[in-house]
Amino acid sequence: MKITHYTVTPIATIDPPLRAASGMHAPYALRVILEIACEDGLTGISESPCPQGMVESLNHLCDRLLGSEPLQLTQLLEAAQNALETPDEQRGDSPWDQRLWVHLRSALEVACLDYLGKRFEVRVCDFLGGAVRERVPFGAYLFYKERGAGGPLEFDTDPNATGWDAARQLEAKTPEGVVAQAQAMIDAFGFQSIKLKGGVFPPDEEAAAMFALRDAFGPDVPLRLDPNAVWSIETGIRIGTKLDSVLEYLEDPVRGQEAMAKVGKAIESPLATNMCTTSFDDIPRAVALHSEDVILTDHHYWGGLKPCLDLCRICQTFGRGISMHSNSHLGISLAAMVHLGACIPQLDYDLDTHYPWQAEEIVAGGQLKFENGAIAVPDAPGIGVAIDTDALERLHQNYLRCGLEFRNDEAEMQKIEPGWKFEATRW
Ligand code: GKR
Ligand code: MG
Repeated sequence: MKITHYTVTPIATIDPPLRAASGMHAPYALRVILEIACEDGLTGISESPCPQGMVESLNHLCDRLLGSEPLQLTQLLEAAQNALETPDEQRGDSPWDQRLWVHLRSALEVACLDYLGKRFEVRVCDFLGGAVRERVPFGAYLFYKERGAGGPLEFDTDPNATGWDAARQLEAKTPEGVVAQAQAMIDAFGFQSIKLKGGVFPPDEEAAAMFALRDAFGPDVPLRLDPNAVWSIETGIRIGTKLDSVLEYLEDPVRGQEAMAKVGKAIESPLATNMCTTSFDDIPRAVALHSEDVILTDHHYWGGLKPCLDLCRICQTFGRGISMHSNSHLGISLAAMVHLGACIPQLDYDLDTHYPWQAEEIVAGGQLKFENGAIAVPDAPGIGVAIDTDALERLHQNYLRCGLEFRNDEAEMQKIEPGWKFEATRW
């Protein structure tokens, strides 16, 4: 069955003013939704990050893939790579990967697998080798944040909000604020592990927040800290050593594989990365240097679900653990993450997700539900979620109205702190 139609829809979804080494999240996070349709009338969908050039490139590739057969996925993706106009770029210094091809490949692969799942009436996880678990565990992903919930001004704070919706509006800049945020998130979603996005405040303050989390939740709740590589090697070793007794892993304390290897040798906690080993080309040096102990996979950044399973196999071979990275996202991405998480044999860690921070949804039936921090693998064919077309249109209108063209955390930060500059090594 050949692809006969496609639709590429950029959307903007309300995002709170979360802080990171890169600055601050804008009031909206940008995503792009791909829908393909084939001769049999069935469709396939995917959701991706929406960096500069993504919408144009996805349209360009899809145009050239009309008439292709999703069952011949390897051929289809090779044709897409050959039709790519701009060569692959570097991942860049920001916490998220800047390369376009991996996003494009992932968007096409997931949409094709979703379609094929519907065509053959199987779940995507079954195409990938079968689920080894039916519930996929996620962790509480905490952020230092400014007051407010993001979006248009009238949405910024809702005095009638309760529970996590109320907590999501609060400022969090101290160890007490971080513990309160963790408690509200855990009460609402049942998460059983915690990650704090660091690289925002002086490292000793962030270490104090980790000790406060340990005091509040006890030694059975695994803790992680991720300063997105803005520490020096000296700081990485000093703070890493200080936190050795409380961390499940330390994520990207420093920039680059050599620096990570030096910190890793000097501290006891395992090191994890979504910044220094981010492509298959990085693997040989990662192994030679031992730059990390855990790699955070992410289908949006590794070119799709199948490449992530290839990465898992490589990690098994070289004795590395596997976890999962996240950016602001909605339910189509989450469903795909759940299918992937269901298929990873050696899932030693709860997965990252920004999902609790999102207030809007475009999947039919509304937001996917966590139970004890986990999401059940959807049992409908394909990735198991469908688009709510009214909601998609609403978020597309958000996109047209909000005027954002790409993620620029530095510019957002300058709105509250004029002159603020991103520094690749801040402390
Ligand atoms: O959302 O600000 C953020 C994060 O910093 C994100 O962009 C990172 O890519 O969560 C990510 C990470 O683990 O580095
Ligand atoms: Mg990270």
